[in-house]
Amino acid sequence: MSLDTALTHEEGVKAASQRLRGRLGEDLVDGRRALSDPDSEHLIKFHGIYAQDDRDVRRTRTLAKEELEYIFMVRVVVPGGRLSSDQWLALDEVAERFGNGTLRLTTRQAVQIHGVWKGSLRDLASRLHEATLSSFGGCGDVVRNTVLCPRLGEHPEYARLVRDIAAHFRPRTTAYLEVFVGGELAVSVEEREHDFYGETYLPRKFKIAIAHPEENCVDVFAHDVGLVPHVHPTEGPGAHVIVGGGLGRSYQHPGTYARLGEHLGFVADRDLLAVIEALVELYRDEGGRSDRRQARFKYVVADRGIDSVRADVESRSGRRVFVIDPPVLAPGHDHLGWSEGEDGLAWLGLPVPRGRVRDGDTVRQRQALRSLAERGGVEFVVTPRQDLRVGVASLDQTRVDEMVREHGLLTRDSLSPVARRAIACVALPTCSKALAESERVAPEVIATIEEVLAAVGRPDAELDVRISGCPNGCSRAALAEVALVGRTKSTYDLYLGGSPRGDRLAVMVAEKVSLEGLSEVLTPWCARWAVESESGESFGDFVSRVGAS
Ligand code: SRM
Ligand code: SF4
Repeated sequence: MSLDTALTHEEGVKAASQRLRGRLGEDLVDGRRALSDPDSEHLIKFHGIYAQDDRDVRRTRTLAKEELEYIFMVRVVVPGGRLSSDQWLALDEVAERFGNGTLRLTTRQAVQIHGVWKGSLRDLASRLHEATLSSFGGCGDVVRNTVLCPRLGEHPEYARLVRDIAAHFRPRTTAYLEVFVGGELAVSVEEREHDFYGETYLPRKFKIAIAHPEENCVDVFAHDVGLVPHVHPTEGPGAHVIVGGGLGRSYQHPGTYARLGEHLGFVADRDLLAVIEALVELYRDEGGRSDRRQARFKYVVADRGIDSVRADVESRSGRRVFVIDPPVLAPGHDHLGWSEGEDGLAWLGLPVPRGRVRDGDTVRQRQALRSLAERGGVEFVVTPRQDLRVGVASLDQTRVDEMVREHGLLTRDSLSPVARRAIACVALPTCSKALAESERVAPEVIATIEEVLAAVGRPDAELDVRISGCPNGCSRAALAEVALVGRTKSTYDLYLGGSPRGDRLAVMVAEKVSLEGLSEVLTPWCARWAVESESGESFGDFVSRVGAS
């Protein structure tokens, strides 16, 4: 590992943490609502837990010189988004007992519980553990939850691959079990961390996604490593490997940017894990450790160049990466409505607006899903667009349809194409980085865009709309055909021209647009598209062709 003279504070915290323990054990039981040790805020992330405060009351509390409303968010790791009935019931229970009564499905197919008090974290983790669930590695400088196209998840070999990746890259330390699931607070001298992680883990997070060869619902070019299954004429089954994607950037750090992954080449199935491990190692060794904003793998790939990365990885792993033509992917599927799975189950994709599973006055989604899970034998899959698929034996379809009606659930056909495909990040009131609202203003944004499309005579247009409360772009806004990116409390930068196939970045067309002003800025673009677009040309492709400037 390289010795840097100006390592970040976080690097020191990791090194001194006795493999992710630090003072977390003491901190959890000190009777305070916040974490006492500032370093715990960094370490607790490795355990999939974020220290937050309710930003809706931050100002009034501060003015009144009162303690902030300290709460925690727990991100439960769900490889490929797949959960059993029992696991769904456990998540539902912890959301009710320890959280704010909602389950938040994420763009990486994980499930977040918001609004947890520090004093409840251990009980929550223990209940998850009983259901063989964990938040360990949901965040932190490690390989994160692997995203898998739900259609591929119907094939046992891909379901196995995401589980293998999770098991292979899970840190070896037993700190999570000790600190959160109630074990002894003692560091075993025998315990060693992975050779490839070492005691300081990775410079930052590392993300892997697996796309279906025919469609790109996972946005495979947005990840540190993306895989697209492919059969090579001489090498047999394997995958295209795409490296160095990442979307986060910061207004304060001009050197940061969104970047599409590049095609490294084809790797045979038998060599995939070894090649991924070599890529993670390269990142561990060469990723920046002196500036966390510029520490992602995309900067290593950009600096080195793709040929040098390929040569390095071949030499580290001793495996071949074959240079072939890159894959051409089709638009991402919404995975909504009924479909016959290749696994013999009938799958129903249910829209979950902004991924928030909750019970409202008329729509009782949590209750409906709980009833379904209580019958047992139902599989659940979180989609990369924050929706939920339920898999049942074909004979149960009628019963499930009845349940959907009884609980007033949304269905694919009850939503406009824009609403169906829209994605919004969490943002306020929990996200510490949010500059503007996202999840909570999404209905207003969608309604405005629906009105604009109706006014230009294209009410049924399938447009990918994404909203992010800041340029970190957790809704993968940088790839959208229409993206709103939070700039100030009440304004957004408007980006247009991403591709529905997820292989092109959107371009900024207007700065600091208020939601009231959105229609005025967007209408001329949509009107031109309605009149001038070539047959079947998507909005994003049109804007890109005519030039967004
Ligand atoms: Fe994200 C940080 C939510 C997917 C790029 N993201 C955050 C935090 C944890 C804020 C923080 O650091 O304090 C947000 C928590 C909000 C809350 O209250 O719940 C947050 N990110 C989310 C989720 C929940 C958005 C959603 O509405 O679904 C997604 C959870 C994924 C998961 O299950 O692991 C989520 N974040 C993404 C994605 C999309 C993806 O991975 O497919 C990206 C862009 C891809 C990428 O990584 O480049 C993304 N999140 C970021 C970044 C920018 C990282 C960077 O390169 O600089 C941050 C900021 C950071 O890490 O410091 C961030
Ligand atoms: Fe928070 Fe920004 Fe991510 Fe939205 S995009 S969840 S505001 S970090």
